Amino acid sequence: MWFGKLMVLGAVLAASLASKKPNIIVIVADDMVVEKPTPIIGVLPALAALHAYINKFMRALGRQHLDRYANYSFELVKCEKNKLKGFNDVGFHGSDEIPTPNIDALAYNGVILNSHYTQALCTPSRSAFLTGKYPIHLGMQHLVILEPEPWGLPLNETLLPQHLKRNGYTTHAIGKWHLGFFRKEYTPTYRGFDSHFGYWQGLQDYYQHTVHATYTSEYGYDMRRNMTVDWSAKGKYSTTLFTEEAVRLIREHNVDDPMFMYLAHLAPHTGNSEDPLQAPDEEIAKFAHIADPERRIYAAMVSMLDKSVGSVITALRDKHMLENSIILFMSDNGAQTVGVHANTGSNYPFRGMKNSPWEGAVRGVSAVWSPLIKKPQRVSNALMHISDWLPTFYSAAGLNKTELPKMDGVDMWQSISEGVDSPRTELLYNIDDVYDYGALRQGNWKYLYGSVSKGKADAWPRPL
Ligand SMILES: *[C@@H]1O[C@H](CO)[C@@H](O)[C@H](O)[C@H]1NC(C)=O
Ligand SMILES: *[C@@H]1O[C@H](CO)[C@@H](O)[C@H](O)[C@H]1NC(C)=O
Ligand SMILES: *[C@@H]1O[C@H](CO)[C@@H](O)[C@H](O)[C@H]1NC(C)=O
Ligand SMILES: *[C@H]1O[C@H](CO)[C@@H](O)[C@H](O)[C@@H]1NC(C)=O
Repeated sequence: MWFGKLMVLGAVLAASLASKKPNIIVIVADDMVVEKPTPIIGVLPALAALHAYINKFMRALGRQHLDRYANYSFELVKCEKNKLKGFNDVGFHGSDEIPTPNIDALAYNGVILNSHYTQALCTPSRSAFLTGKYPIHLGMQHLVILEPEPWGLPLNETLLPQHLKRNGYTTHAIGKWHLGFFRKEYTPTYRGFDSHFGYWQGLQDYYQHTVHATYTSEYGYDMRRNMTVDWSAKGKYSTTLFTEEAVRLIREHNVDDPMFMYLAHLAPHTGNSEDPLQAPDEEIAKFAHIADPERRIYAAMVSMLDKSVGSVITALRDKHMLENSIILFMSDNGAQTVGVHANTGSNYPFRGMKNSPWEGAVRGVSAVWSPLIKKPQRVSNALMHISDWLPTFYSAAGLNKTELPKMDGVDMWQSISEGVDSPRTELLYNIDDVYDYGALRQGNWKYLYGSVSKGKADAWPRPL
């Protein structure tokens, strides 16, 4: 009798030991807008479609007017205390125009990270995420890697997938890289990823997978499986391709090993400038109720992104991986309101846009879901930086943190899981020695100096 019971216990124990390290699934949206479109003249109102949903998202995130009174380019700013609405006011559900049920469900059932900071641009943000360090400690603090430029994330840095691989993880990268490609050693499969399907540059055409090389008139095809150019991808929609790859990898995964998946979408970043907004016709048709044709396309882009989140979660569930997974959804930076790659989004009520030290550039959409979270269905105001994920995942997975090198990121797991105060009291936004600007937050105070692009990114575009 007792023997039988023990057998059962043993089986349970063995099963739980085998699946001890959680799967870590990271879904990155590119330039995900967080507010209404700007009324600035000459800018397409394409993102207006998002505003109903985003307004609610903003309210859910409790985003406050952190820079509201910071209209000097050099001054001390008092950060307002966050005044969060009750959880029942959270409006992830029910956008008037673009339903995003999957992202909603993830955020609603997980922890919404209301004070989650990224860097102001793709390359620096992704550098910080994968190394656990501020870009100023990596030489990645100024701008992004443009197509003809021979630089990348320094090779002597150990990246998150390398750390996880050492701990038995199977590691996959899908989608955008943007951390260097001028020598093969800088590309994903040389940096800790077992596989990569996606592109090495900052953006591409959603169907042709070509990118215009800055400073030239050239276009290049940029879609690869590991080191091989994948011509079969031509003509297929990027978001669909990346989703199919994620689902396939999950289906084929050997569940004896934990999985790390870095799914870095193109959406809703613009494509090349001559055709910035692109989505499948049948998806656009679903938004016939939106009058503006540009808004309709944008709605379809966001909808495809949402469906991708749903497909990934379903695949994890079908493979019984969901019960031991951590899923992070975040944007790499704020919206680009005007200028190059403008997707017309306004980050209001935050000031500024992508590529600036203002809150609008760096305080992004982020939510994390996992059955390992002890107190889920919460909005967290804990101060957090994108570099914190590396030690945070380490902690969540029960890995040995003393094997990590010195880094800027701090372990936020207890704060995320149990709601204790953030161990962070300060945050370096950036020090850009070329533009000569910098910003630092200490408690509720923010210090800024200098300006980006002679003030072009310092505007305070208001919603319509
Ligand atoms: C800053 O903005 C506030 C509110 O719009 C305004 O009252 C104030 O005069 C501005 N200060 C400067 C220096 O422009
Ligand atoms: C990598 O090399 C650079 C330049 O020599 C150095 O500053 C940096 O500290 C090194 N990083 C690591 C992790 O060793
Ligand atoms: C953790 O890693 C450190 C440094 O590599 C090592 O000295 C220590 O023995 C490890 N601890 C455990 C419990 O494995
Ligand atoms: C990348 O691609 C295949 C499958 O698509 C993997 O199984 C390989 O191991 C490969 N990785 C490398 C580093 O070549």
